[in-house]
Amino acid sequence: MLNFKYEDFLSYLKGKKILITTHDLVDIDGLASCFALKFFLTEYFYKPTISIFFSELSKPTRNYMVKFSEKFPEFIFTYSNNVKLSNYDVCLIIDANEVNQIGLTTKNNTSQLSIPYIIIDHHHFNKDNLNNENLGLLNLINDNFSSTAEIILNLCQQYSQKLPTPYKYLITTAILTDSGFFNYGNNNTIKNVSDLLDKDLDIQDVRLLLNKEIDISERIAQIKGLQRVELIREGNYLIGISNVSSFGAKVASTLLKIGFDISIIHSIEKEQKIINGRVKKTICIKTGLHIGKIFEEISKKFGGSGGGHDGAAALTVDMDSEVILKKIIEKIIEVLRSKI
Ligand SMILES: [Mn+2]
Repeated sequence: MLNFKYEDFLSYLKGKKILITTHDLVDIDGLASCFALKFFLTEYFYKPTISIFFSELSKPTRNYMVKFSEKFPEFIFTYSNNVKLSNYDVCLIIDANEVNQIGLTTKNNTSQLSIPYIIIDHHHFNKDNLNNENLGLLNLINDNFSSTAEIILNLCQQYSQKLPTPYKYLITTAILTDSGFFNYGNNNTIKNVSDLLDKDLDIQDVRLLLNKEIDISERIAQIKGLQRVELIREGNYLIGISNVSSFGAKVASTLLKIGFDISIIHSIEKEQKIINGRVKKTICIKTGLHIGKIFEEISKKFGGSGGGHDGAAALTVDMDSEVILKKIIEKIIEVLRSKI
């Protein structure tokens, strides 16, 4: 657990000018975790200097913020999309574990910040990513949590910090979205949500905040993704491969819902070649298949960046997707065969 690390983390931050940020295309977990952490630190320290930096927000996050602000008009999401790093002593990187996942680095140098940073995250962390700027001993990383928001919740609970209702809503929605409404969660995921529920927090209200009408472009991507899918059967396992021009992650999840065990979708988003992979949780447990590790390995070999969880991961590559896809499928089949 992380409990024993909190004290060192907080004593390091005392008196420092703090910048909090998260990965590009901020999702709800990143959003909730940044604001909840800022709230905690503001309560914990005497008049601290803390800013939040976001590069770009994802569309679901923006939709969510609109609904959230209707419900809590007094809650203001204050953040900046242009900061000067030299104004801060330390950067807290939330819900991401590599500097190049955040929008703070310069074009010429995507692997370095110019100030020390601490990672607070729930994704698998590769120790090779440690560098001089990362205050590695202070990182709060645990991939047993289904969301980063739960790490912040845990921190608040350790220091008996009560959360006002809007923050409870933020954290609950982050847990629900990151755990796929408990599909990827464990006992603690449910316990954490249960801790947050009270007379002011109605779970159906939380669900309403996350309700969304699906955009026509997304529906077209889903349909095209299904039309183009290629089926590979390996023993009793079904692998689906397809391509779309956007919404690759969503199409990858859809393939699992309709019966594939593993899905690999390649797409070109924001002029980048992206491969999204999903594996059914039961298959991960049964076979030990960890798509995040496979993507990480491939990205090391062929350049690019990639990684994630056992059942959900993404890979950004520069080279021909066909070659990479072939490698990925080979690796997957290798793991599946070793367990047959
Ligand atoms: Mn997350």
